Parts: sequence; structure tokens; C-alpha cells
Amino acid sequence: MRVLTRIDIDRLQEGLRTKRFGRSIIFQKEVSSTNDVAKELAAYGAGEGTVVVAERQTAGRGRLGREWFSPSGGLWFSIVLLPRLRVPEAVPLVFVAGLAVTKTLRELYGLSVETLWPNDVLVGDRKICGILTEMNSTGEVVNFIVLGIGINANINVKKVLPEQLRDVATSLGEELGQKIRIEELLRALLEKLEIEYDLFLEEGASELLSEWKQYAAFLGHNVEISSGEEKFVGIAQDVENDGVLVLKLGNGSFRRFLVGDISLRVK
Ligand code: BT5
Repeated sequence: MRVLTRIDIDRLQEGLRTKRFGRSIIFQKEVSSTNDVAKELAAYGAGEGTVVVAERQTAGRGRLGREWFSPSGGLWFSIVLLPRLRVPEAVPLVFVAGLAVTKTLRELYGLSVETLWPNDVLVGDRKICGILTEMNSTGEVVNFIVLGIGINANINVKKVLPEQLRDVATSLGEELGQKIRIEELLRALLEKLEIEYDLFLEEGASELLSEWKQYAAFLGHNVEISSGEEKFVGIAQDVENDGVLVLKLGNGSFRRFLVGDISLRVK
């Protein structure tokens, strides 16, 4: 698979149908993490919708400081958001991103893409996209949010991702058997993100969550959740409007999780 070496921002912005998202785009060949660059820009007053996109990240990260592998060929980008929200109200933004990615990948490529609580997008049971929201707040008031999205686009998972991810990750290139056009994907994503984000700000989380759940194949199935040091097995019952996952345990009781990781491959 030939690797894309540059994202043509002019081509991307031609015909971009957004008001704010992607009107300003900073492309860099290599960064530590696009979230770090976007946070710095936001701290210096960057406008809502400012995008940072990089060909590769040397210190891409997931939640809880975990590593996010970001070789050339993927789509690694972050967007600055300035919502007038209190901290807990901003939690569903991760679902805004998950829904926008899922719908975009389905529409552009016809893949059976699914959402996984809280921040993953899957094809089959393999991760194709991860989302990281980071917040800067003063007390309860959100100053800015950086929404980071990583999509395994034109990468050969077996060749460039570490051994332990080869059976649990996939890429668009692998699913489709051909390379995709990164500019086209990012343009479509920015358009969808702006639509879903504006709807969320206008209408709240309820509609958004119910649409997100339509793509959440894990709901109603047996899963294992790791939260901190603990693991629980049960049926994934629901995701509530505040982002909480409800698990029905074997003894019939319910347990609620605000953070955690789902494993679909229950032993
Ligand atoms: C995530 O965290 O899935 C969030 C990933 C966000 C990445 C974007 S890229 C642009 C922006 N800049 C950044 O620095 N980050 C964001 P989490 O749910 O904690 O999952 C992390 C786990 O996913 C790792 O521990 C690995 O198991 C797995 N993983 C790492 N790299 C992967 C990849 N490229 N594809 C699939 N899985 C991966």
C-alpha cells in the first residue's frame, strides 16, 4: 500500500460545506499529538472549528495516557470546540464524534460500521477509529474542548501496527481492498461533525444518543467491562443520556459505569 505523504488542504477546503469546522486547518507532517497542538492553539484563542491534522504522530495517545499508534497513512486530527456548556454537559461530545464517524464511513464506503461505548468505532469486532476528548475548564465552566479523532485509513495493520493489535484493529484500506482519499474523508467528516455538534447543542443528548445506539451492536449482548482494576461480565443494557453504561450482572442487579473499556470477546 503506497502511503500518502501530504494532505492537500486547498483541495480539501474546495467545496467544504461547513460554517466553522475546517475553515482554518493546520497541516503538519509530524507532531507529537494533534491534540497537544490544538490545545495550544485553543489556549491562544483559536476559533471554534480550527483543525490540526498530521501525517503521523510520534506520541499519539488514547485515554488514561495509553498509546495510540499513528503511522503515515492514517487520518489523525483534532478540532477545537468552544461550547457554552458546563463540564458534565460536555460528556456526550464523545458520542457526537462517534456518530459522525460511523455515519460518514457508512455513507462514503458502505461498510457495516458500529459504535462501541464509550469512544470507539468498529468494523466487525475490530477497532478502526478511536476518539479522545480533552477539556480545559475553570471550575464548572468549559473554556475549550479538543476533540481528537484517529482513523486507520490507508494503513496496513499487519505491517505497521504492533503485534498485539493485529487481530483487534483494522483499517479502511484493508476493509475496502483499496486506498481511500484522505481529503475526501476529512471533508465529509468535518461536514458531518458540524451538523451533529450543532444538533447536540440545540437539542441536547437524547436524540443524539438514540441514534448512536442504533449503531451500537454490543447493546443487549454479553460483554466484559474493565473499570480500573475491576472486571465485570454482564449484558450491556443501555447507555444513558449522561453517557453512563448500564450493565446487567449475572445476579440480576445493575451496575453503572462512567468510565471503562468494553471487551466483546468474553471468555
Ligand atoms: C482511544 O483511546 O481510542 C483514543 C484514540 C484517539 C486518537 C486520536 S488521533 C488524533 C488525536 N491525537 C491524539 O494524540 N489522540 C487523538 P483508548 O480507548 O484509550 O484506546 C487506546 C487503545 O487502542 C490502545 O491501548 C491500543 O490497545 C489501541 N490502539 C492503539 N493504536 C491503535 C490503532 N492505530 N488502531 C486501533 N487500535 C489502536
